[in-house]
Amino acid sequence: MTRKLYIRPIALADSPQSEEGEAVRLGGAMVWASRFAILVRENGRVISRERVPAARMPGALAALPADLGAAAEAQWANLRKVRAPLRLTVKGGGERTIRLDQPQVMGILNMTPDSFSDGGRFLDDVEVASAHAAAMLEAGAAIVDLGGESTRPGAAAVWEGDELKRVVPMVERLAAMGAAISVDTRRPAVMEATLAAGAHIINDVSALRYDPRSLELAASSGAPVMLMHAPGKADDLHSGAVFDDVVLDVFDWLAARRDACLAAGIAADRIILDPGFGFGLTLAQNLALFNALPLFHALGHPLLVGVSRKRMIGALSNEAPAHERLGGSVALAVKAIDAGAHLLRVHDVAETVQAVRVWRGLRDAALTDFSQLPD
Ligand code: 9MG
Repeated sequence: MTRKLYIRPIALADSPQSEEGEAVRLGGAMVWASRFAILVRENGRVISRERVPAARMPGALAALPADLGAAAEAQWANLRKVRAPLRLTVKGGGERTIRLDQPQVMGILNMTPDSFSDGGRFLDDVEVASAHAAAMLEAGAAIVDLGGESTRPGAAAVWEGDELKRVVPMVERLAAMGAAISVDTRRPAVMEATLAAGAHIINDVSALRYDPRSLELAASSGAPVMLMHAPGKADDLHSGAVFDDVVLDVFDWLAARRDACLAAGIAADRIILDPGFGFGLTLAQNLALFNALPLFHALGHPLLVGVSRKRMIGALSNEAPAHERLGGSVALAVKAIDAGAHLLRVHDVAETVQAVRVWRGLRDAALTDFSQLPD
């Protein structure tokens, strides 16, 4: 019999004073929670669910059975832990940082012929691709996420040599522009070559499972890694989803991949976690996972959300095609930062950055609104 415990924040607030100070800041983001669900599951099934106000959490955790105590304390600490800024090693020497106490936007740059939304737009013209990257940076993207292989369902695998040819010259251009660069790849050779060319972050949708050498490469590089959940095998990420409970299973899966990375020598403060929206999930599963985003702060790492223009938006809006999903993408981006997401991976940078800035203004105003405090 294995019992597992989860602490899910269930009442979120835009300032601590709106909860008379009895709220906990989540993951160092501008988001507070005043109530939590303590869930216990046994053999895959949730067997108890207790809802506890923030002020009563220490007592509730102390009263848990011994076999759940350590996980409970770790998750409670993780929920409240401030996330360290991302530290990026700069080619040629030095370091730069990306703060995670406010939401940051990653702009997508696909050098592919077949990505679901912008496939073919940039592959054949590095000038057009560079201009698009420059526009994303100008609009406020903190990171450019560069990919040379489509991850959409059914996309043809790319030969490693072709992937390298697509991304390495672009990394050099982006680095010359001063961009912080993540490279969306599953191949250690591509990770190695792009980091050497000036990239800073590894974004692997297989969570370093595709090739066993990736773990070691990522560890020795010292680069931050984005680990995304996908239910399928590392070479077929969109199939094979079988869940007892999509939210808790994805949580356990990410915890296990995080542990594998720690064991391989990747530092905890270099690991970013991502639930992997749209990868092999039904609409209902995507929505359940999205609504449960605050739970993932209990893993103790920065949270990355990628929903931009994805099918779940089309499914909820009369089958709107990918290029007509801006409204849904921005709506989900705002919901994600409401839940404390630290990083948003998006196509529409200017619109998302504007939404984030407006959201930030509202949070700042809520934080300095003392009218809600008792006299
Ligand atoms: C490459 N790619 C496509 N979708 C993604 C998502 O949701 N997250 C991450 N990290 N990468 C993605």
